[in-house]
Amino acid sequence: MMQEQYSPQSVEAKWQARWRAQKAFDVGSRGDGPKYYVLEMFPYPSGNIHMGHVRNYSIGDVVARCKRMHGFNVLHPMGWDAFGLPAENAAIQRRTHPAKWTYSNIANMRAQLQRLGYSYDWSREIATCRPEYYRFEQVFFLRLLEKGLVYRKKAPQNWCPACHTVLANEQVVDGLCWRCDSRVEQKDLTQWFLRITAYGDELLNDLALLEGGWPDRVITMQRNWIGKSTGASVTFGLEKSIAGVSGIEVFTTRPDTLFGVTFMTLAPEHPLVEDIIVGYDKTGEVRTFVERICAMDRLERQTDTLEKEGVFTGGYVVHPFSGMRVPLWLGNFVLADYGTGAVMGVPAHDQRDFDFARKYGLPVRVVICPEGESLDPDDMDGAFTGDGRMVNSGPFDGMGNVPGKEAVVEALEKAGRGKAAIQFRLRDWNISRQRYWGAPIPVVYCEKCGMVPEKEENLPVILPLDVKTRDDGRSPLPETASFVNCLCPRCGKPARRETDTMDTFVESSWYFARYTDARRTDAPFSADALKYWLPVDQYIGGVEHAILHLLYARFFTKVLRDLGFFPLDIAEPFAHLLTQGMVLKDGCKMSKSRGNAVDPTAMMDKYGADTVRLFCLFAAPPERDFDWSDSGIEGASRFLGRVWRLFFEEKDRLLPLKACGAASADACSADARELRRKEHLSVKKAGEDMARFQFNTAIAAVMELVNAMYLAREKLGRSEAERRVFSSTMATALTLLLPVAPHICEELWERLGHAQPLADEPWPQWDPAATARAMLTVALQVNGKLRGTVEAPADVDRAAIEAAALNDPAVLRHTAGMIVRRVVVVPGKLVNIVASQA
Ligand code: ANZ
Ligand code: ZN
Repeated sequence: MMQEQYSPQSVEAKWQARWRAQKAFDVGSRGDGPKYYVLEMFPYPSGNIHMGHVRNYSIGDVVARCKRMHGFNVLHPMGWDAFGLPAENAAIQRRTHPAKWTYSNIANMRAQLQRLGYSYDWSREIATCRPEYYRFEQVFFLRLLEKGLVYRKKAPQNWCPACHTVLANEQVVDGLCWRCDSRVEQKDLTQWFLRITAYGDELLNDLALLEGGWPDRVITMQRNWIGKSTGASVTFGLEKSIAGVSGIEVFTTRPDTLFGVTFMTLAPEHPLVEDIIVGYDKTGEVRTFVERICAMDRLERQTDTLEKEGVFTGGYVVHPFSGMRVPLWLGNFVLADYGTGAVMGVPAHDQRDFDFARKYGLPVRVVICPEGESLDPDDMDGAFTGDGRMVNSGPFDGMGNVPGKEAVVEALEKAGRGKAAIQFRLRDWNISRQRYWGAPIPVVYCEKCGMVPEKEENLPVILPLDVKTRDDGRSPLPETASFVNCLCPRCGKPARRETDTMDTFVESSWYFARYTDARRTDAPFSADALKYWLPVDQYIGGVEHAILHLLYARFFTKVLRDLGFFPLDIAEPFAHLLTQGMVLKDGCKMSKSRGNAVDPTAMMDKYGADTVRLFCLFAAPPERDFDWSDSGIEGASRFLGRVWRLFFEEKDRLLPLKACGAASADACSADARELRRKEHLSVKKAGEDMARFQFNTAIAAVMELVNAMYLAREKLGRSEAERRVFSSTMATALTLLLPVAPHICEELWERLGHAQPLADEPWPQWDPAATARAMLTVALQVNGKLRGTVEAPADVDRAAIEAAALNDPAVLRHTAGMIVRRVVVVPGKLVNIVASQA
């Protein structure tokens, strides 16, 4: 038979058209097998798929296809995280509308994904910028508002003057906007906040449910981000009450050091500062300090290397136990929005306080000594932060400081001067954005009624598309009369609509659930579909989302449960998480700005999708970064070419068998039996590696199998039995390779004579009997004379066969009293022992 040329483009187009026409990967909420939900983080429709996407989605596709072959009913959806600032900026630059830009990008990227042959259920595709999607987000907003889980608050915010919007803390890098590098300002703004802190404990505790399913480092990052601190709040009385308050409260994690307090430090933003400095002769100095520090970047103020600075306020508080006067200072390192914005200064046991005290000549008072030692404050060149015995602490002297913590808290509670307290680092989530391309927040402002939630039956509040976007990036919504002017849902009088839109992280916090019944219009989800599909069994995406998106999605899962949308028994959205590594070029991250990006489309034009997929999966284990290499992709292409060539060159000995389809190899030569053994071993190896997501070594096992077939074809005969072995091995190689390179495998499978697609085949089973090594008879010689034989596995190693020979009874008899000088091994044939008299 003539050998056909391998043309990936035509093969791939043929199969993709067939999959689309047959809706091959659409899935119902019912199947023969158990369900499996595999999800890759959905892309932002920036314009083109990049190599990082290809890697991410290729990993997901292998998992999806493998699980289908293992009999699971697999949900594998795809959609678009379509709102956001970049679309707006790009649209302004290109003088087009964000909607137009976004939808055309979606069309382009969808075509690219289809060209990569991913097995998505496209009937469930979503785009978060469509009213059919965000209307339900507005429903959630109203329900959250009812429950007090979303609220408005005026607070200092990160403001990018160039982007005209607030930024999340995570979007400020070294004091600069993550997108445009402008210096970020602090601005007092009234914003909408989601009360994620109400779920702080649950978000922290439920991390335990993810152990083993999520990478440890992601769990650790979330734990640190939530940042729960246990300690006490302590009130220090004011000498005379000011502004109606009689004391200042601090939060401390070290109540055991209470007697070591020699000063108190307030954040410059502390609300009592102005009242404290009344009558002080250096108020000007204090105010200058406050102004200077408040203008500083908030994140910069949190860095460890910050030079500690402060100023005395002229005021004093009173120590709750000793009655000592404690001077009140302001410090640049005290954060206004953590704890109470006030810190008790314990220089002997806190390094920051130590530095501060040395700088400003404040006393250092030791209250904890290392076991069996004493500390002299004048000799210390740093704080002692370890555990030890309490000293200079009145009734607590002699106690270990660890039990001392509880004892001090108890005494504080008795005295009415404090109590045990818990503090989270986690802040409520600011979801207000002053930009246009986002989901409108469904409330209105009425002169008479104030803030009024839109009525649920009036949803969606549609983002108007007929607006003129402004060149300066400011949202056009406040000037869009048709949007802003509305009627108050309560009193019916003219009112103004909220013009802030929601942070796009809100959309991505619940999209995974929407896929379970994506076309439903009367409700965001159906209980049955959620119950069947959730949680996502395997989630795959970049580690850059380790905190934000993954934390928000976990939060939404708990909130939607409490609002009655989610089943009660779904605690966590993502049972397993895989964070894939980056695709690098010459050791650097691929990026447009660096100009080192390799375009997936160009690669597909040159090599085809199967090769691109194969290379991305073969280059490294999925969690690791890998370097794009021309020789690597060439190698992948060559391998698929070898598979294709082998098939056509051996076409006339191939029978339409299935994987592991040679029932027995008894009537075969040793070579055929050996090929069959390799076949079953590769099923074992590839299966185990796929299950561990070690796709690279699974692929290597298939490559070895193909090599073995190239060797075997020279040796195997044309008997029915040997043809069966060869054909079965070919079927097995195609089956194992299908999840990675589906087009070529389906094509060859069909040409092998199968009517049903390979994707519908079950994952092959290996037969332990078939993997047993073939036994060979090895001749044993002593000084060239045959003295016996021994049975040994065909691929036994040299040392083992040598040992077996030397311990053979016949050999021992013929070498008695002699010294073995040399052992010659002819693998699989004979062992000759050269021996002579001692
Ligand atoms: C006295 C003390 C003595 C402290 C000592 C520590 C060691 P975490 O673990 O992050 O919760 N603190 C409290 N509020 C602060 C604020 N708004 N800005 C800056 N620092 C603040 O840290 C809690 C500790 O950080 C608290 O315990 C307090 O200092 C300080 F030997 O109180 B500690
Ligand atoms: Zn009204």
